[in-house]
Amino acid sequence: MRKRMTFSLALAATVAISPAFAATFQHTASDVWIAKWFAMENVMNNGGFAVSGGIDYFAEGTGGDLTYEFVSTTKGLGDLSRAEISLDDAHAGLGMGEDGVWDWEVVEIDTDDSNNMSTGWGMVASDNFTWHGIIVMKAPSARSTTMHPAHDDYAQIWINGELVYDNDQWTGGVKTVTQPMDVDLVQGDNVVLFKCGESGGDDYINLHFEDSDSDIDIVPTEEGDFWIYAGLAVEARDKASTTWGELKAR
Ligand SMILES: [Ca+2]
Ligand SMILES: [Ca+2]
Ligand SMILES: [Ca+2]
Repeated sequence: MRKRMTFSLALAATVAISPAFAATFQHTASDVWIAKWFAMENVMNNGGFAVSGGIDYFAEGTGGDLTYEFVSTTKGLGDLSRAEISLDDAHAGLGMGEDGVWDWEVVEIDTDDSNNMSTGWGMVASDNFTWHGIIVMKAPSARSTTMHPAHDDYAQIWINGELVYDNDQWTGGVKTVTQPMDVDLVQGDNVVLFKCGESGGDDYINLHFEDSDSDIDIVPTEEGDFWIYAGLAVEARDKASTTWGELKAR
């Protein structure tokens, strides 16, 4: 009896000490680019960036259930967690979509590598493919700020259901930004979807915000977790944004 009680107390202590919500979030600033993205396996044989830019691969792969606009909302992100994106076999190759389903994983891009859309997935530097990645920015307060994207070639970015950036001209360098864009962020979760279509030559994406945005927690975490933190936010989406702070503080 005594032995069992000791064991129980020890177990309780272990549970109490274990940080159930231990996470190191990513952050951004004027010189801090976001390296970890929740990304979909690349869509190969895209017909070039001009063609690819006009195609919603989420709609194509789900029979219209998902769209870029919808997935870039907290509700749409929840639906993405239960969906499969199945594209035509013609878009498979180099390990991408080989089983007919384009899976999502946390990938780390090298923010100094001008072929990071390829290399982030362990692909040899390639042509004619399209990259998709998502981050969730947990903002302690609503704000207007400036987003700084670099890309090669055609970048489109949605935030909270709205296309906020549409630029088919590559920026000329993996850390070169030609069109800084003013955007609004809400208090709580902001879903950012970055799509980039590559034709030839370099293939890269990159993104940072401002020094004044360094208070924003960004998912995926440094540990490479996405759904556990994005999912909490989705469940709590109708509640006050303090819910996230309370969960995080536990
Ligand atoms: Ca797959
Ligand atoms: Ca290329
Ligand atoms: Ca290119």
